[in-house]
Amino acid sequence: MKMKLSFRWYGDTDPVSLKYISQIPGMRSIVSAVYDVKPGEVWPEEALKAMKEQCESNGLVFDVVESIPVHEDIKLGKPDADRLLDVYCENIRRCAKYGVKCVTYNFMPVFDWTRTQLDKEAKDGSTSLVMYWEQMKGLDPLKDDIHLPGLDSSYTQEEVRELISAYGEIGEEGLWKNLERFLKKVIPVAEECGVRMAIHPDDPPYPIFGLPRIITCEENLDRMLSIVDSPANSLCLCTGSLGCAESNDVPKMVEKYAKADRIAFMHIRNVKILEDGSFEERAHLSSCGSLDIYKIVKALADNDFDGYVRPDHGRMIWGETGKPGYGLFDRALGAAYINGLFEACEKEKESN
Ligand code: DNO
Repeated sequence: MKMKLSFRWYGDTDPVSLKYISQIPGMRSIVSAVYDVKPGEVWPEEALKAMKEQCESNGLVFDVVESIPVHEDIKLGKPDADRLLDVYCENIRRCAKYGVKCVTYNFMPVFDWTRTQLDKEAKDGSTSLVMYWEQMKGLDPLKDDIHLPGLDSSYTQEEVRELISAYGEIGEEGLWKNLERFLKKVIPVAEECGVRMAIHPDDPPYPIFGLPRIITCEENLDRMLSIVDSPANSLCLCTGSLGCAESNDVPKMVEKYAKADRIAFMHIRNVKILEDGSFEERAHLSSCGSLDIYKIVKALADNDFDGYVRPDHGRMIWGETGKPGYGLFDRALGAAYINGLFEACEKEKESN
């Protein structure tokens, strides 16, 4: 198969072992990061080297990083942004030195992904991550203490409030300006060292707590990609994130950006959008959620996609415990399903 199948692994503290990951049919690449260094600091080379060697000794390749986090001061355009951008570029160079070809990041203010519950039980007894408006209602981030799971827990509540006010002041256009500055600095470095930068869409792709969100829809993805027109400035197209907004036609977006060779990395998962716009993460199978995963894979195969693909968030099934969304079993089922779809779509294409 042309696409490169990958799996996220959180390093030595991850309850899922590299050995088990390597037993998933077709598994090739490990997606990881140096997770114990704060945003804005340089990653120790020894950590990258150790990760590379550990993966190799399990027959896997460590060539995708998720994520090098972007410091809030870069997103806010604070005075130390220039210094932090230099650190960012140094981290890209270091990753490249140890074989990394794709670096994922996001430009979401304050919160990475937003969910209200991480272990919502379905009828079959499996659990998954959900975002219910009902559970968000009434939360005022400027008054209440917010303890949502996608929030970096190293922030105090006071710091969260300050950050939210600061983003309120710069607004969407301010965030675009700072993204532009980021891309113009970082993409040439990525080009130089053979790395594709892959921006992750905002999850979910609409404003939460009034914070500006810009990586949300086709129009904005076009705008982002046109800031630096280079394959090094690409997308991590996360079907489940973009797919939480009914207005996003995900298969169409995949088709368009795969054709233009602007997808470096695919996160494939399904979501079910509920009547009030809330959503539940579901099993990968098309019939389990709102997204047609077959159409998405077909769009990739039809365009000879040879980038990285990972089965994104799985449910917790078969009694497994661990990091919500990142257990072994359901993500392995997702991988098998994705393999099947790719094999069928690629062979169908060849025979035509
Ligand atoms: C959630 C992930 C995100 C993603 C970052 C990329 O499970 O998809 O946390 O890694 O947004 O920077």
